[in-house]
Amino acid sequence: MEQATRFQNILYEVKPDGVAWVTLNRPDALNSFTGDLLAELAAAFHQARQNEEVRVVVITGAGRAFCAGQDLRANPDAINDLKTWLKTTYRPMLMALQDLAKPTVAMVNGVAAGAGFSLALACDFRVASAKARFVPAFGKIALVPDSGMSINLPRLIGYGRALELLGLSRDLTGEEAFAWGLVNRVCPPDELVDKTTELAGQLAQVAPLAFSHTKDLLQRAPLLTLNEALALEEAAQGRVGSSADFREGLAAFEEKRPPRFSGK
Ligand code: T3D
Repeated sequence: MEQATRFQNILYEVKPDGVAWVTLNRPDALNSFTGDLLAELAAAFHQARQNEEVRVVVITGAGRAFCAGQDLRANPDAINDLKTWLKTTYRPMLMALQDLAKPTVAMVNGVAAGAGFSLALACDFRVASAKARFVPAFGKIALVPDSGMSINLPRLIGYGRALELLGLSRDLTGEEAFAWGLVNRVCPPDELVDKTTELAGQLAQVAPLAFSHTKDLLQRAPLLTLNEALALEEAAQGRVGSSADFREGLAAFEEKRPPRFSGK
């Protein structure tokens, strides 16, 4: 069943295939973040989490940009106390995205700058238009990376390349981002929606519980010893091993048919 929910600064729509499309919708301001937009994103992620019909969330931007990061004109108060601003606006949005526990895809249609770049990095997958541009932006205005960029960028491309991008405020095109392993797919602009829909459709078929545990294991792993990683794998396997989806996976194998996973 197709659903649409009304927000002021984003579009939120759940398609019949179980994919929720979240579109940042301030195209005249290159979809830059305001407090209201960040609060609406957090609300949309909570909604997607609670709706069992939603299997995958795609995030994109209206118009020519994905997101230009913080709106540097909209809220002068924020600039006086960045620590509180980040903690009370960006962090709730990013934690709501993390807590979704469903596959997330950034469809990067154009420029992704500053915290807009961070938002793309915070998603599980990135599909980029060849015309997309990844702009660290922070260094150019003498700030440090925020909104999770300091952890998510080196996770994807390694410390050396991350420091090169951030230290030199170097931009990457969509093609370069693909070559650097920062995005999962790159394509001509007119194929972007189809490529993203194809990936989201595949993700909508995976076993939800196994996916969220797999993501959790991969995120924790770099900080662990082998023994600790083995213990976490055992605990997660113990949980997914008693799920209905695991029984369905085994039955589908025996019956030589595609599985139908329910998330239970
Ligand atoms: O509150 C805090 O500050 C803490 C939070 C920090 C998180 C952050 O995200 S910090 C980083 C903030 N973002 C930036 O510094 C990016 C600034 N913008 C740019 O570097 C470039 O505009 C872009 C690379 C995004 C796009 O370049 P381009 O050449 O495609 O477009 P443009 O001509 O530069 O911009 C078009 C218009 O959008 C222009 O306005 P105008 O001249 O037509 O009236 C430009 O000023 C405006 N614009 C672009 N980015 C922002 C913006 N207006 C407000 N805030 C923006 N972030």
